[in-house]
Amino acid sequence: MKKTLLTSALSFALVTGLTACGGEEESNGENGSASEGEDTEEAAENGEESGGEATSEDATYTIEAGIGLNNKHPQYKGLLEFKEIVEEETDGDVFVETYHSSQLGDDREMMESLQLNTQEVTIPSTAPIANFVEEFTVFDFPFLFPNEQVADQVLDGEIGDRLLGKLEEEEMVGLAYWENGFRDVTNSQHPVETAEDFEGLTLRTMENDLHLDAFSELGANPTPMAFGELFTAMQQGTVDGQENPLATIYLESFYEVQDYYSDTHHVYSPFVFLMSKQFYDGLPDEYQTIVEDAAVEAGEFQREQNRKANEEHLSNLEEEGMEITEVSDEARAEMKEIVQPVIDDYAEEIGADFVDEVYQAVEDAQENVEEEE
Ligand code: KDG
Repeated sequence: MKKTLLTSALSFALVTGLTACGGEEESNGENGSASEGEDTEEAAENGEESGGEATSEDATYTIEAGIGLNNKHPQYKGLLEFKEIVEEETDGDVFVETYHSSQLGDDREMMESLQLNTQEVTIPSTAPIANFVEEFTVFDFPFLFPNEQVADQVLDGEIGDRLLGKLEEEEMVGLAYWENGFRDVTNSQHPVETAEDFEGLTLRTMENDLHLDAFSELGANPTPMAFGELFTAMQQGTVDGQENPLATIYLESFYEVQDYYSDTHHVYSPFVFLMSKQFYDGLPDEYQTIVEDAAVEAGEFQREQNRKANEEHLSNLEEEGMEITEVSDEARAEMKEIVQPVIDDYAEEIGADFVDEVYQAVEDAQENVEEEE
């Protein structure tokens, strides 16, 4: 059931080609120039204006950091924050080049580049990471986390650390958890209010078997696809819809090709800040500490930006003409009941004892959060 997505490692050869020609190089390392329809003010905001900043020439170490989302997304804002901290803390001796919008390839391709140290950093969702370390599948269990605060406690706690540690077996180092967010469904056919409304909908999912099996169980026709291909697939009607957090739905302009938004909040999607193990091991201890701390600090900033962004984007989607459906707790409970057999299967596969530990950690965190309220 799980191996299909791994066989695509062959595409690695392709990746090498891509990396060689990815994006125009700006002296200050931010790629994806203002010519992409950004006005000067946005360019300034994204730090794309050069002059007086660190440059790759002065640096001993250069970090090529690539993400799938665009340069308006809080994920990219977080990456610019990481760049600023690292270059400041090392007086420019470690230089960070940032690439957005899948310029360096999709999540799986970029992780393969980290394994071969042809790229140094990427920040994918846990869903594609599960194809490398299957225990990460647990973080994509539908309806696992009731809210962001509980997710933070579990991810930044012992369970989260334990899973980050497993990435070393895959030639990657996990430095921190950032936030993609609660995933919601959009489509171009009809409002999704209850589980029945998934019937027959062709939905793009991330490259993750649990997501595929869960949406099949709900009656949809799920198809795995890299993020970079999604907008065109919706535009051409290859798929009816997709599921992503609000910030992505708005900042990637999905409202241009989708009519219906439903706040299913069916999965909380963490990002993981990954670094090539070979590159990390090659850094002096002092610099290892600096990149670790910077990934955590920039992650806190990114989570904050993400949560702030989500609030304003719902009204933006309405203004852009999308029909908003608020899904009831009863409907969510019905969806969870329907996909529970799939969750049980994967719990068996990745280790029922470990999964029990994760649910216990969620419960404990929930109590902490309620006490703090
Ligand atoms: O940079 C991260 C993205 O590539 C991806 O993980 C975003 O949630 C995502 C998706 O749906 O692919």
